[in-house]
Amino acid sequence: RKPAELANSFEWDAQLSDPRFVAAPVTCFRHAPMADIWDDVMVGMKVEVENTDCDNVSEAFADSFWVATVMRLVGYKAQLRYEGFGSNDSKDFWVSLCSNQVHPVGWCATRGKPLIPPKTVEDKYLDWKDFLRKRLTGARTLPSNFSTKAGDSLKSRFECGLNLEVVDKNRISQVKVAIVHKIIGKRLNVKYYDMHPDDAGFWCHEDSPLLHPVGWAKKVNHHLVAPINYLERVSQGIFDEDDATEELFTPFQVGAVEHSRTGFCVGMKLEAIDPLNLSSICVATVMDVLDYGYIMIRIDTYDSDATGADWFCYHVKSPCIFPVGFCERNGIPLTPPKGYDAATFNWRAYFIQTNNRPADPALFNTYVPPHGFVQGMKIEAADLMDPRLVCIATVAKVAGRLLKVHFDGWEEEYDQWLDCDSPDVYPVGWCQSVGHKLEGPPLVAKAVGSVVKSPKVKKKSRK
Ligand code: MLZ
Repeated sequence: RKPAELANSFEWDAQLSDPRFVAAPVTCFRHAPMADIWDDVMVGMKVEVENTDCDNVSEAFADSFWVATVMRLVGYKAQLRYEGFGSNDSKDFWVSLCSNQVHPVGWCATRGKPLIPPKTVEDKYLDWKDFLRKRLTGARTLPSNFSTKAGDSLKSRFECGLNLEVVDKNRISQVKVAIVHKIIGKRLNVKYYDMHPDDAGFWCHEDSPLLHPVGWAKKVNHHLVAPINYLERVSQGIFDEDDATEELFTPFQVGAVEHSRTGFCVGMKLEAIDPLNLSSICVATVMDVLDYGYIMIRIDTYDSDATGADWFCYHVKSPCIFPVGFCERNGIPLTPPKGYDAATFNWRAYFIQTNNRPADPALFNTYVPPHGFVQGMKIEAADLMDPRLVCIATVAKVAGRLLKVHFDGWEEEYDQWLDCDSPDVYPVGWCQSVGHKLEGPPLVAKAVGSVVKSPKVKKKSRK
């Protein structure tokens, strides 16, 4: 029985068997469960799985198993065929390998579970034992510690009740103290300390650069909103046992760049993903230089806001900021500063007119890891404008390490530029494996001869 939160969760199953359906392989997602053991998973390997091809209920209750071969892999999903079916695909079925339903060959023997041939083929061979022995000789199977490793890789480093510092979804230039309220698939639902109890809080993956340990804002000199006793104890270096501390975070988030000069100065120009509209890469300005490699930038497209509410903190090694000219080199439209026209904007003329200067290209992270993402691959991705939603999506474009993620059925204005290592993209089958709801395409009302478009919204704030 599905819990209520999973009602209406999208099921990929209808599309999986289509040979044109291409999903990004699990090995593309370094942060995803089992990514590190996925090299051991391949088409042709044999596994033990429940035998559902039996006609009487008592047999099913006796939980009988049989050997099956992996015929195809699509994300976490494997298409299995029971041994004995040969080229007959009529009883092929899909199962998630990120689950406890699939076991290495030999598992049944060690657990005393019966291997029973499927009803459809039971009369095909007289000596099934001999048949299996021949089929299994030299065959590959899952490593014996597969399910332990799978289980471990699903566990979060965090736990409910921990305190941390999180970007304020209503004012992105500040971080606020928050408490972990709920965790699904390493996605944390956090509640800001001063929030109304009915507020749904904020969702983000535990590896997100929007999350920081207790004491981070003080350490890097970022604006923080917190209760007075928190500010006091943090300034005295006093930690609570419920504090999320630095070792829970990846080194990059803590700031691999030691307390030194980054080369970035206030006023320098760059190109950056707009944190409030991830479908656009914009002309941006360094507004402040913090410590440990963090900078505050402002997107030049925004209306002027003297309060600084729209500044946003990026690490200098973030893959979401780029040197001047990046968009042009990659054939990506650059959103010009307010008052300029995209068709005529030109960096060189702009520098001459405004007497600004670009940040030195050598200061940026230009490393492109061998990520494996290709245009057209299907994935599951968090909608970062409403990050409690994980939706079906397609890699629409790849530019170096950057992916343009398109949400299936939604207009392009919902697209998001994400890094290939973003913890907000997942393999097909991830939601089902971790128990997160998966959003399908928007419900479209069909009028005569036309399809009503997905709803348009003015996206200016995060939900
Ligand atoms: N209520 C939101 C949901 C949009 C979800 C889009 N996901 C790709 C809206 O209509 O803006």
